[in-house]
Amino acid sequence: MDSKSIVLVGAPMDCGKARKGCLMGPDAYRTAGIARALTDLGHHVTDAGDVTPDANDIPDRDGLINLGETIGWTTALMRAAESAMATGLPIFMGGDHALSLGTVPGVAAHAAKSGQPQFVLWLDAHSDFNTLETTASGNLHGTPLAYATGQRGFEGFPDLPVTVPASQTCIIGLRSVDLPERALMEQTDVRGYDMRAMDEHGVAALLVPFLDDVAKAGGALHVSLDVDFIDPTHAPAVGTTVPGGATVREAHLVMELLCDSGLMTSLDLVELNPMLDERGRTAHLMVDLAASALGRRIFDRPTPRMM
Ligand code: EXY
Ligand code: MN
Ligand code: MN
Ligand code: MN
Repeated sequence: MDSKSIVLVGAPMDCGKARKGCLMGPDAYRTAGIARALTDLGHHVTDAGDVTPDANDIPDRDGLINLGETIGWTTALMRAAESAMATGLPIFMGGDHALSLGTVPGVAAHAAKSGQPQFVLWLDAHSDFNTLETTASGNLHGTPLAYATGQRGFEGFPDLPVTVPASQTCIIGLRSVDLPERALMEQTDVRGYDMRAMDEHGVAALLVPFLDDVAKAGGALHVSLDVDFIDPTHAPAVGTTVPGGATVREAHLVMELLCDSGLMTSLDLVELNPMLDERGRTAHLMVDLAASALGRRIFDRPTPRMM
Protein backbone atom coordinates (compact mmCIF):
# COMPACT_ATOMS: atom_id res chain seq x y z
CA MET A 1 0.00 0.00 0.00
CA ASP A 2 1.35 3.47 -0.87
CA SER A 3 2.32 5.74 1.98
CA LYS A 4 -0.65 7.85 3.10
CA SER A 5 -1.07 10.98 5.18
CA ILE A 6 -3.16 9.78 8.08
CA VAL A 7 -4.84 12.20 10.47
CA LEU A 8 -5.85 10.87 13.88
CA VAL A 9 -8.87 12.79 15.18
CA GLY A 10 -9.96 12.20 18.76
CA ALA A 11 -13.75 12.28 19.16
CA PRO A 12 -14.37 11.58 22.87
CA MET A 13 -18.14 11.69 22.45
CA ASP A 14 -19.96 9.87 25.21
CA CYS A 15 -23.45 11.38 25.14
CA GLY A 16 -24.93 8.96 22.60
CA LYS A 17 -26.06 6.62 25.37
CA ALA A 18 -26.43 6.45 29.15
CA ARG A 19 -23.41 4.30 30.09
CA LYS A 20 -20.21 6.40 30.32
CA GLY A 21 -16.68 5.48 29.37
CA CYS A 22 -16.25 6.05 25.63
CA LEU A 23 -14.77 9.48 26.38
CA MET A 24 -11.57 7.60 27.27
CA GLY A 25 -11.49 5.88 23.88
CA PRO A 26 -9.15 8.24 22.00
CA ASP A 27 -6.48 8.06 24.69
CA ALA A 28 -6.86 4.28 24.87
CA TYR A 29 -6.07 4.07 21.15
CA ARG A 30 -3.12 6.43 21.64
CA THR A 31 -1.90 4.32 24.56
CA ALA A 32 -2.34 1.17 22.49
CA GLY A 33 0.08 2.71 19.97
CA ILE A 34 -2.12 3.51 16.98
CA ALA A 35 0.27 6.17 15.64
CA ARG A 36 3.32 3.88 15.87
CA ALA A 37 1.44 0.96 14.30
CA LEU A 38 0.71 3.12 11.25
CA THR A 39 4.09 4.86 10.95
CA ASP A 40 5.68 1.38 11.08
CA LEU A 41 3.73 0.70 7.84
CA GLY A 42 5.37 3.71 6.20
CA HIS A 43 2.49 6.17 6.61
CA HIS A 44 2.83 9.77 7.72
CA VAL A 45 0.69 10.16 10.83
CA THR A 46 -0.38 13.36 12.56
CA ASP A 47 -2.51 13.51 15.68
CA ALA A 48 -4.94 16.41 15.42
CA GLY A 49 -5.91 16.08 19.09
CA ASP A 50 -9.46 15.85 20.33
CA VAL A 51 -12.52 17.63 18.93
CA THR A 52 -14.58 19.49 21.51
CA PRO A 53 -17.98 20.98 20.67
CA ASP A 54 -18.28 24.76 20.81
CA ALA A 55 -20.51 25.70 23.76
CA ASN A 56 -22.45 27.98 21.41
CA ASP A 57 -23.25 24.97 19.23
CA ILE A 58 -25.07 23.19 22.06
CA PRO A 59 -28.75 24.10 21.91
CA ASP A 60 -30.76 23.81 25.11
CA ARG A 61 -32.89 20.82 24.13
CA ASP A 62 -34.46 18.44 26.61
CA GLY A 63 -36.36 15.27 25.83
CA LEU A 64 -34.19 12.49 24.43
CA ILE A 65 -30.99 11.64 26.26
CA ASN A 66 -28.44 14.46 25.83
CA LEU A 67 -30.10 15.76 22.67
CA GLY A 68 -28.59 19.24 22.89
CA GLU A 69 -25.06 17.96 23.58
CA THR A 70 -25.37 15.45 20.74
CA ILE A 71 -26.40 18.18 18.30
CA GLY A 72 -23.42 20.25 19.45
CA TRP A 73 -21.04 17.35 18.82
CA THR A 74 -22.64 16.66 15.44
CA THR A 75 -21.98 20.23 14.30
CA ALA A 76 -18.38 20.14 15.56
CA LEU A 77 -17.63 16.77 13.98
CA MET A 78 -19.12 17.69 10.61
CA ARG A 79 -16.70 20.62 10.44
CA ALA A 80 -13.76 18.56 11.72
CA ALA A 81 -14.42 15.70 9.29
CA GLU A 82 -14.77 17.91 6.24
CA SER A 83 -11.53 19.73 7.00
CA ALA A 84 -9.63 16.54 7.94
CA MET A 85 -10.47 15.07 4.54
CA ALA A 86 -8.63 17.93 2.90
CA THR A 87 -5.40 16.91 4.65
CA GLY A 88 -5.44 13.13 4.21
CA LEU A 89 -7.11 9.95 5.46
CA PRO A 90 -8.80 10.70 8.79
CA ILE A 91 -9.25 8.07 11.50
CA PHE A 92 -11.91 9.26 13.94
CA MET A 93 -11.15 7.71 17.32
CA GLY A 94 -14.34 7.44 19.35
CA GLY A 95 -16.22 7.89 21.37
CA ASP A 96 -19.62 6.32 20.84
CA HIS A 97 -21.31 5.74 17.48
CA ALA A 98 -23.22 9.02 17.71
CA LEU A 99 -19.98 10.59 16.46
CA SER A 100 -20.89 9.27 13.01
CA LEU A 101 -23.83 11.72 13.03
CA GLY A 102 -21.09 14.23 12.23
CA THR A 103 -18.29 12.29 10.54
CA VAL A 104 -20.37 10.70 7.76
CA PRO A 105 -22.04 13.96 6.64
CA GLY A 106 -18.68 15.70 6.97
CA VAL A 107 -16.76 13.32 4.71
CA ALA A 108 -19.71 13.24 2.29
CA ALA A 109 -19.65 17.03 2.07
CA HIS A 110 -15.95 16.87 1.22
CA ALA A 111 -16.51 14.25 -1.49
CA ALA A 112 -19.39 16.27 -2.98
CA LYS A 113 -17.06 19.24 -3.53
CA SER A 114 -15.21 17.20 -6.15
CA GLY A 115 -18.33 15.45 -7.42
CA GLN A 116 -17.28 12.15 -5.92
CA PRO A 117 -20.04 9.82 -4.71
CA GLN A 118 -19.74 8.81 -1.02
CA PHE A 119 -20.16 5.21 0.05
CA VAL A 120 -20.34 3.88 3.62
CA LEU A 121 -19.44 0.45 5.01
CA TRP A 122 -21.07 -0.04 8.45
CA LEU A 123 -19.54 -2.88 10.49
CA ASP A 124 -21.89 -3.36 13.42
CA ALA A 125 -24.18 -5.73 15.30
CA HIS A 126 -26.77 -2.95 15.02
CA SER A 127 -28.19 -1.05 12.04
CA ASP A 128 -28.15 2.32 13.88
CA PHE A 129 -31.21 3.15 11.74
CA ASN A 130 -33.52 4.56 14.43
CA THR A 131 -34.75 8.16 14.25
CA LEU A 132 -35.68 10.56 17.06
CA GLU A 133 -39.25 9.38 16.54
CA THR A 134 -38.62 5.61 16.55
CA THR A 135 -35.91 5.17 19.19
CA ALA A 136 -37.22 3.30 22.22
CA SER A 137 -34.06 3.78 24.29
CA GLY A 138 -33.47 7.47 23.50
CA ASN A 139 -29.80 6.55 23.00
CA LEU A 140 -28.78 8.52 19.94
CA HIS A 141 -25.86 6.23 19.10
CA GLY A 142 -28.61 4.05 17.60
CA THR A 143 -29.49 6.65 14.95
CA PRO A 144 -26.45 7.82 12.88
CA LEU A 145 -26.94 5.78 9.72
CA ALA A 146 -30.59 6.85 9.44
CA TYR A 147 -29.55 10.50 9.81
CA ALA A 148 -26.61 10.29 7.38
CA THR A 149 -28.78 8.65 4.70
CA GLY A 150 -31.30 11.48 4.94
CA GLN A 151 -34.20 9.72 6.67
CA ARG A 152 -36.83 12.05 8.10
CA GLY A 153 -37.40 12.27 11.87
CA PHE A 154 -34.42 14.30 13.05
CA GLU A 155 -36.18 17.51 13.98
CA GLY A 156 -33.71 19.93 15.56
CA PHE A 157 -30.62 18.35 14.00
CA PRO A 158 -28.67 20.32 11.39
CA ASP A 159 -30.16 20.06 7.90
CA LEU A 160 -27.71 18.04 5.85
CA PRO A 161 -26.44 19.68 2.66
CA VAL A 162 -25.21 16.26 1.50
CA THR A 163 -26.66 12.86 2.44
CA VAL A 164 -25.38 9.40 1.49
CA PRO A 165 -27.93 7.49 -0.64
CA ALA A 166 -28.96 4.33 1.23
CA SER A 167 -28.07 2.41 -1.95
CA GLN A 168 -24.47 3.46 -1.35
CA THR A 169 -24.36 1.97 2.15
CA CYS A 170 -23.63 -1.60 3.24
CA ILE A 171 -24.10 -2.95 6.77
CA ILE A 172 -22.36 -6.19 7.77
CA GLY A 173 -22.62 -7.99 11.11
CA LEU A 174 -26.29 -7.43 11.97
CA ARG A 175 -27.74 -9.39 14.86
CA SER A 176 -29.72 -6.81 16.87
CA VAL A 177 -32.21 -4.69 14.90
CA ASP A 178 -35.32 -2.99 16.33
CA LEU A 179 -38.59 -3.50 14.43
CA PRO A 180 -38.91 0.21 13.45
CA GLU A 181 -35.33 0.13 12.12
CA ARG A 182 -36.13 -2.92 10.01
CA ALA A 183 -39.33 -1.32 8.72
CA LEU A 184 -37.46 1.86 7.77
CA MET A 185 -34.56 -0.04 6.17
CA GLU A 186 -37.04 -2.04 4.07
CA GLN A 187 -38.28 1.26 2.62
CA THR A 188 -34.76 2.00 1.40
CA ASP A 189 -32.22 0.10 -0.72
CA VAL A 190 -29.58 -0.18 1.99
CA ARG A 191 -27.59 -3.41 1.71
CA GLY A 192 -27.84 -5.13 5.11
CA TYR A 193 -26.18 -8.47 5.90
CA ASP A 194 -26.79 -10.33 9.15
CA MET A 195 -24.50 -12.85 10.79
CA ARG A 196 -26.38 -15.70 9.14
CA ALA A 197 -25.38 -14.29 5.74
CA MET A 198 -21.79 -14.20 6.94
CA ASP A 199 -22.03 -17.78 8.20
CA GLU A 200 -23.59 -19.09 4.98
CA HIS A 201 -21.59 -17.15 2.38
CA GLY A 202 -18.49 -15.84 4.12
CA VAL A 203 -17.74 -12.15 4.62
CA ALA A 204 -15.74 -11.81 1.38
CA ALA A 205 -18.74 -12.80 -0.74
CA LEU A 206 -20.77 -10.04 0.96
CA LEU A 207 -18.10 -7.33 0.86
CA VAL A 208 -16.37 -7.76 -2.52
CA PRO A 209 -19.43 -6.96 -4.71
CA PHE A 210 -19.98 -3.78 -2.67
CA LEU A 211 -16.34 -2.78 -3.07
CA ASP A 212 -16.62 -3.45 -6.82
CA ASP A 213 -19.57 -1.03 -6.93
CA VAL A 214 -17.56 1.62 -5.06
CA ALA A 215 -14.69 1.19 -7.52
CA LYS A 216 -17.00 1.32 -10.57
CA ALA A 217 -18.50 4.59 -9.30
CA GLY A 218 -15.10 6.10 -8.48
CA GLY A 219 -16.45 6.59 -5.00
CA ALA A 220 -15.03 7.64 -1.64
CA LEU A 221 -15.49 4.99 1.04
CA HIS A 222 -16.09 5.75 4.71
CA VAL A 223 -15.74 2.73 6.99
CA SER A 224 -17.47 2.83 10.38
CA LEU A 225 -16.19 0.04 12.65
CA ASP A 226 -18.17 -0.52 15.83
CA VAL A 227 -16.39 -2.64 18.46
CA ASP A 228 -19.59 -4.72 18.79
CA PHE A 229 -19.19 -6.00 15.20
CA ILE A 230 -16.69 -8.39 16.74
CA ASP A 231 -17.85 -11.19 19.02
CA PRO A 232 -17.74 -10.04 22.66
CA THR A 233 -15.50 -12.96 23.66
CA HIS A 234 -12.80 -11.29 21.54
CA ALA A 235 -13.81 -7.64 22.09
CA PRO A 236 -15.44 -7.21 25.53
CA ALA A 237 -14.87 -3.44 25.91
CA VAL A 238 -18.19 -2.21 24.57
CA GLY A 239 -21.46 -1.42 26.29
CA THR A 240 -23.76 -3.03 23.70
CA THR A 241 -22.37 -6.56 23.39
CA VAL A 242 -24.38 -9.07 21.32
CA PRO A 243 -23.22 -12.72 21.26
CA GLY A 244 -22.52 -14.40 17.93
CA GLY A 245 -20.37 -11.71 16.34
CA ALA A 246 -17.49 -11.72 13.88
CA THR A 247 -14.35 -13.66 14.71
CA VAL A 248 -11.04 -11.84 14.89
CA ARG A 249 -10.06 -13.37 11.55
CA GLU A 250 -13.35 -12.35 9.87
CA ALA A 251 -12.76 -8.79 11.10
CA HIS A 252 -9.17 -8.83 9.82
CA LEU A 253 -10.30 -10.26 6.45
CA VAL A 254 -12.71 -7.32 6.04
CA MET A 255 -9.86 -4.89 6.72
CA GLU A 256 -7.43 -6.79 4.45
CA LEU A 257 -9.95 -6.72 1.58
CA LEU A 258 -10.40 -2.99 2.18
CA CYS A 259 -6.61 -2.60 2.02
CA ASP A 260 -6.39 -4.60 -1.23
CA SER A 261 -9.13 -2.41 -2.73
CA GLY A 262 -7.34 0.84 -1.88
CA LEU A 263 -10.79 2.42 -1.63
CA MET A 264 -11.02 3.44 2.04
CA THR A 265 -10.84 7.24 2.39
CA SER A 266 -11.87 7.62 6.05
CA LEU A 267 -12.44 5.43 9.11
CA ASP A 268 -14.43 5.60 12.37
CA LEU A 269 -13.33 3.46 15.31
CA VAL A 270 -16.32 3.61 17.67
CA GLU A 271 -17.86 2.38 20.92
CA LEU A 272 -14.64 1.35 22.69
CA ASN A 273 -15.28 1.67 26.44
CA PRO A 274 -11.91 1.19 28.20
CA MET A 275 -13.74 0.79 31.54
CA LEU A 276 -14.97 -2.57 30.24
CA ASP A 277 -11.67 -3.74 28.74
CA GLU A 278 -9.33 -6.43 29.96
CA ARG A 279 -5.72 -5.18 30.01
CA GLY A 280 -6.39 -3.10 26.89
CA ARG A 281 -6.93 -6.11 24.62
CA THR A 282 -9.94 -4.58 22.82
CA ALA A 283 -8.08 -1.32 22.21
CA HIS A 284 -5.12 -3.28 20.82
CA LEU A 285 -7.43 -5.37 18.59
CA MET A 286 -9.00 -2.22 17.11
CA VAL A 287 -5.52 -0.79 16.45
CA ASP A 288 -4.49 -4.08 14.80
CA LEU A 289 -7.62 -3.95 12.61
CA ALA A 290 -6.87 -0.38 11.56
CA ALA A 291 -3.34 -1.52 10.67
CA SER A 292 -4.75 -4.39 8.57
CA ALA A 293 -6.85 -1.88 6.65
CA LEU A 294 -3.72 0.18 6.02
CA GLY A 295 -1.27 -2.44 4.91
CA ARG A 296 -0.19 -4.77 7.71
CA ARG A 297 0.05 -8.31 6.27
CA ILE A 298 2.37 -11.27 6.04
CA PHE A 299 2.71 -11.39 2.22
CA ASP A 300 2.44 -8.42 -0.13
CA ARG A 301 0.55 -10.10 -2.94
CA PRO A 302 -3.24 -9.68 -2.56
CA THR A 303 -5.23 -12.88 -2.83
CA PRO A 304 -6.43 -13.39 -6.42
CA ARG A 305 -10.16 -12.69 -6.65
CA MET A 306 -12.04 -16.00 -6.48
CA MET A 307 -15.41 -14.46 -7.37
N1 EXY B 1 -31.21 -0.32 18.49
C1 EXY B 1 -30.94 -0.08 19.92
C2 EXY B 1 -31.25 1.39 20.26
O1 EXY B 1 -31.52 2.14 19.33
O2 EXY B 1 -31.20 1.74 21.43
C3 EXY B 1 -29.48 -0.39 20.24
C4 EXY B 1 -28.52 0.57 19.57
C5 EXY B 1 -27.06 0.24 19.86
C6 EXY B 1 -26.20 1.18 19.03
C7 EXY B 1 -24.78 0.77 19.10
C8 EXY B 1 -23.83 1.71 18.54
O3 EXY B 1 -24.24 0.41 17.90
MN1 MN C 1 -9.59 14.88 -0.50
MN1 MN D 1 -23.12 1.22 16.07
MN1 MN E 1 -23.37 -1.55 17.59
